[in-house]
Amino acid sequence: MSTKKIEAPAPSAKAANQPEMKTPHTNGATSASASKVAATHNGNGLPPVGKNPHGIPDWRLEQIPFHIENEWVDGEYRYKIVGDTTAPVPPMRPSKYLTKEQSIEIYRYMLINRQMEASLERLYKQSKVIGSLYMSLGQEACSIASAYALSQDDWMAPMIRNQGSMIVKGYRPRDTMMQYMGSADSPARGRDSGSHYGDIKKLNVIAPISHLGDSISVVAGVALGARLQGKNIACLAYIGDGGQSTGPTYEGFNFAAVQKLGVVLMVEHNLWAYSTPVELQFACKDLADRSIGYGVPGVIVDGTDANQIYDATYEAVQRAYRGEGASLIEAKFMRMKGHAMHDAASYVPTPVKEYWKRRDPLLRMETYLIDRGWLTQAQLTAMQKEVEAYMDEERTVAENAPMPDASEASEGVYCDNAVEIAPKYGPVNVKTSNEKRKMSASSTPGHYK
Ligand SMILES: Cc1ncc(C[n+]2csc(CCOP(=O)(O)OP(=O)(O)O)c2C)c(N)n1
Ligand SMILES: [Mg+2]
Repeated sequence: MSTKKIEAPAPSAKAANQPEMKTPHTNGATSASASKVAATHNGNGLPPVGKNPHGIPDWRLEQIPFHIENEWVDGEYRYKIVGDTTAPVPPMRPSKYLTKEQSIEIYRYMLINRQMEASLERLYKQSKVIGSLYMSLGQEACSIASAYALSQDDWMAPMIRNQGSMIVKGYRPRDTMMQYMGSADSPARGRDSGSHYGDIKKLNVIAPISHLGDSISVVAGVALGARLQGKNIACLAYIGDGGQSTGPTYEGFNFAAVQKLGVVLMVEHNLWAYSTPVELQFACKDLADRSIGYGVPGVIVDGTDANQIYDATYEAVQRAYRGEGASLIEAKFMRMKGHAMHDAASYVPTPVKEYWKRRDPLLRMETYLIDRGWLTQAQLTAMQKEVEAYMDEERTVAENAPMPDASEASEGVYCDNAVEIAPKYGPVNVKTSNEKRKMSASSTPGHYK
């Protein structure tokens, strides 16, 4: 396998070296370059941003021209397509903020995400993975470009499919691989398998919580804690189309909305929750409509377009820094594999799979980079090879990692209640109008401000 690095245009110097590969999120674009891109954006001949029937901005360049209904045929329950699945793929919307170098870096992260999961699938088939394996095929643009809009001090609450987001935040592919293999060197040191790992000390990642929606109130609490320490941070929480229906999603995000906490809720509308299509999950069409009820800005984006994902997250993150509160982004795309490796997703009608296959986020990004003259086909191929070689190295490390020693296997599994959480951003500073007022008075929501 070639280890040759592409020469130009290369990803940022950091990019070759995980985990410090991300260009710090300040969005890199100088005001001059940003306005240049914005000008191109406005004059690019693409339709302006539309609005859905409830006034929610819809940045997509196409509406999904079909939906799924259910029917019984000869005693069998099945899904049928209503509408047309043959529409051509639209172009990507140019980003208002991303520079050429950042766009290339995002593409490289997307490649890492995809190749890491291809490696994981092989490890699974070799029976080296303990338990199940969750894949994000088709969702890489959403994970990568949203996480890329965060800065180091920001937090993230990923779900099982956001393994790519965790790479952007600083994990290495070997961490994810070792975690799935239960190795002693994995983030959970072999105490937990699968995608349940996080790092509240350095990387600011909340381990995915199985109970769908519960992570949202955790990051709302993190944002509140940071505010009490004098800092407005952004906390990106992901939730699926299935998970967003839960009570904890509502409770957590409502709290963030009321308290104007910088929680950015990325609703990953990937058309399925397990084997249930969205048509059987909720009665509205656009989940971004929920933002009206929460009282926060909402936006609909094409989840296979990394530029739309980045721009929407970037704007929500900037809002968070300004102390203006929470935002909701609905990304529409399709989960291209089953719920987990045990699920072949045979319930998905083939034309639907084909429709979304043509909208592969990596293919779309490749076309975009080539059309802009930012990468040549030869440079793309070289980068793909370079990432393959990198992934081989990561997999070799992961495969050679030891299993935990049985004598200490349960060490650190249970909390001893002696956990101290040190303030991260500064001393806690709660201002009250009357220091002497009684407990009941000081517990009004006003003291959060
Ligand atoms: C409260 C709760 N209910 C049910 C489950 C079981 N469960 C785990 S994943 C999943 C489907 C989630 O679908 P969605 O939120 O759309 O995410 P996706 O898998 O499509 O990424 C379900 C029902 C759970 N973990 N938590
Ligand atoms: Mg789903």
